[in-house]
Amino acid sequence: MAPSPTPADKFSFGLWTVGWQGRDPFGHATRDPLDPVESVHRLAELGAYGVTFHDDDLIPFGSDAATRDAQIARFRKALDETGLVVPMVTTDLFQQPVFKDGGFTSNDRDVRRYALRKVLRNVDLAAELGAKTFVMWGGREGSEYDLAKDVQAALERYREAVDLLCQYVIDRGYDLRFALEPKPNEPRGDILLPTVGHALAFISTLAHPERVGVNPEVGHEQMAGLNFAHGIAQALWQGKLFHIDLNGQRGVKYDQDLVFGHGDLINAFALVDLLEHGAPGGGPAYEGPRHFDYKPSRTEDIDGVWASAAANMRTYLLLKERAAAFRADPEVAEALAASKVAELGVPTLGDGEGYAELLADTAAFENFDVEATAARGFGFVRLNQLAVEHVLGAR
Ligand code: 3MF
Ligand code: MG
Ligand code: MG
Repeated sequence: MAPSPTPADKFSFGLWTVGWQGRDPFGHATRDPLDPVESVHRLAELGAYGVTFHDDDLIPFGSDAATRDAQIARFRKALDETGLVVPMVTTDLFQQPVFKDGGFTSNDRDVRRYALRKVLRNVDLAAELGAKTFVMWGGREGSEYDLAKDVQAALERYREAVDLLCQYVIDRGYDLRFALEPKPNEPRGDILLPTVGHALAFISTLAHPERVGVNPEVGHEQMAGLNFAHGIAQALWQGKLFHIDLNGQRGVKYDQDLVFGHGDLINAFALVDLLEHGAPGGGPAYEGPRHFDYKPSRTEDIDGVWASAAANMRTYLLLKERAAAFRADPEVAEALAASKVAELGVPTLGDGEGYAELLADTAAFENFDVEATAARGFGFVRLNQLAVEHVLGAR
């Protein structure tokens, strides 16, 4: 029996996740709209600690000031009643037709200025609600036709936008950091900053790179055929894992947004192990919210929505429990040692050694037994089988 989720587990959900009505490119909604206030109460009952939202999830696009204020007040009341926090806020720059060619990188300059104003307004709300992370997913920042988008100019405009937003939060004294969310495609044919690697490289060009990290999503990396746990490891290694979107995806296809663990379960196991324990060589663990960005499948009714929300947390906790058992298993410790996993943590050069000492070391080359070393197996398959058996509850 996995423990039930409590706020100490730091599970959070987007309003747009449980609130998804099941509308897709081929079919109408299968569920009624969900009041954000109801979502806050239900998520709190299920053991979540946080709720996140796009501006338009909470305040219908185009609302007048009075409606906006009233809706924020209702939401705040629900937060006060339940103790739920808002660790992250994000802006919708993808649903409205005006953003059909992007927000920060639309070819139309007026749209870019409007998009910045929309985000600045929402940054103020994020700070008011105590959010520490502001996620930016540029779902419409991209193209379908290569000759229709000057990608280098678009990246300049993207940088201009992120630099302006960083300057704004610095000047306002907000305790808020930005997290860019990569995705390779969908809804655009190709989206800018398609992977964690692209986003990290882009961040290094910014005026305030320390203010900006990444919000990787399981399915987004897997849509590009990439290993999510590897992407997370690099983001952690670079101190850039500011936030995370957990869900499930089965291979290189459309964005499925399944429940966490309902895709590549073994990779999810490695991910939870990494987030909870850090890297075997002492690399950092992840301290932030365990945020679910999934969609309750459109086959489900409202009971199925809440069951799927609970399933995300339960799967995470089960994997966490399994990872702890894996780490505590003496046979795993022995298999890890046989596989020399910890030896990778030992620097390749000795203390004070440089290339001159390496060149003088005959054991490293002239007397190195290439054949004997090449003949030795690493035992990785045995180690992986132990992981599989722990996941299956066989150990
Ligand atoms: C789309 C997404 C987005 C982002 C969100 C920012 C609608 O595939 O993942 O969800 O996560 O816009 O948090
Ligand atoms: Mg997504
Ligand atoms: Mg996401």
